[in-house]
Amino acid sequence: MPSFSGPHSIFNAASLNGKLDVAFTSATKGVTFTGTSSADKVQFETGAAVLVDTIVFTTTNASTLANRDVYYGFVAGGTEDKINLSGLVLEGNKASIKTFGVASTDGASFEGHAIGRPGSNTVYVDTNNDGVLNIATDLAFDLTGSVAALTSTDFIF
Ligand SMILES: [Ca+2]
Ligand SMILES: [Ca+2]
Repeated sequence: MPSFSGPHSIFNAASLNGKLDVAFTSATKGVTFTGTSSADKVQFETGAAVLVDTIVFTTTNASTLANRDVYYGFVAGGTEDKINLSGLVLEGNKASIKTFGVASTDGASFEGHAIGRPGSNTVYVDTNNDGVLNIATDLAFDLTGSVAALTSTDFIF
């Protein structure tokens, strides 16, 4: 895994082809990251410093279940890192997150929510605003190790 030393504030790979495998473990500033349309793997800094890292999604195909990004070191709970969805038009309820059953199935209802998660590391976003989980096309990504603490305050709409 390549790593970057020194400050990197904006890392936008949206126009690149292929998947990224990057570690910002030496970052001294928060990273604003926009991935490719492939399954990116990203490690954020996890040291003592409070660095506000932001994951940006501007298109659904940036990450779907079969081809999803995995983010490590994301600090959930509303106090540090953020997921910026402001580039997407989301009509569902943004005040809370729907909890799906462990085995999420295609067509499962978001019950009015814009965001849902099953009992795993995966987060789903109803990006086509049809109220149900579209496994093949709705935005999906993994927050490894921190998803249990995820709340609506971790998102920017
Ligand atoms: Ca991606
Ligand atoms: Ca949907």
